Amino acid sequence: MPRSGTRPRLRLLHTSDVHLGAYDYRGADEGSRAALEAGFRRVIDIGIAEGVDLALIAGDFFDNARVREETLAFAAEQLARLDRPVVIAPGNHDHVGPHSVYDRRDLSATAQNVTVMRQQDGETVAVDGLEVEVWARSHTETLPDFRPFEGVPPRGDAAWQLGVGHGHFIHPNALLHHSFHILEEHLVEAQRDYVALGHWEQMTRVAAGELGEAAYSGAPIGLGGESGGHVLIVDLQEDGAVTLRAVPLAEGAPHLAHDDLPYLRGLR
Ligand SMILES: [Mn+2]
Repeated sequence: MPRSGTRPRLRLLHTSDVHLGAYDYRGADEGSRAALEAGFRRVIDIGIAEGVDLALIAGDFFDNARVREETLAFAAEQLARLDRPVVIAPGNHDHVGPHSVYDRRDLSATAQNVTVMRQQDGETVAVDGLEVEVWARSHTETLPDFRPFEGVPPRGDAAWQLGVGHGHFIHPNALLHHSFHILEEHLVEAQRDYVALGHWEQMTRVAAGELGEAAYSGAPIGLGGESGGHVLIVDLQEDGAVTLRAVPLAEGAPHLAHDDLPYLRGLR
């Protein structure tokens, strides 16, 4: 959503679907658990190495509300290690409301840099010291018809306007067969510079141009056991341009440039 005038450069880290604690149940494979934690440690390493200004976690950070205490402590320690502002929007696995995983431990007690979005009607977080505002709506498990971008308010005053949402982006020609719908018209309404999406395990750009840039970061470590995940580094440029780059978790592997990222077919 390029706008005239000069804006401060800003670099974001966008990740989602980390599913910390997915292997915390009794009898689960310890190796898988270790790999998942190593993956998230690497996500934080990448954020530090890339010198990001802000990190967005677009839902399903935790796999469920019954994760081990050690997992909560691990998450808080890693987020603190990044030492940059982190905004977490909930997903369908880590909703807010009654029995939320986020009510078990105040992450910000360890990681003062963390904000968890909790408002069902949506809220805007202004990040201290940065010309950026982040909007998201949260939800509870009792709202199957939840639409993450329904009722998105107009852009605010800060130079950069971001959105975060967890759900299915619905191709304009698709049948509506999932829940947590994110419609193209929602992105038109949002008019955000960047919309960070979560829920899909595959990194995918779903919108560009007049719709503003919107993408799924994909999971850093897929729960299907596949490795080779990425995080997205998002550069917000002075002229309003938004450029994505996928950084692989595998050290030394090539980065994927903006134009080489998977893009949902048939979109404008
Ligand atoms: Mn999900």
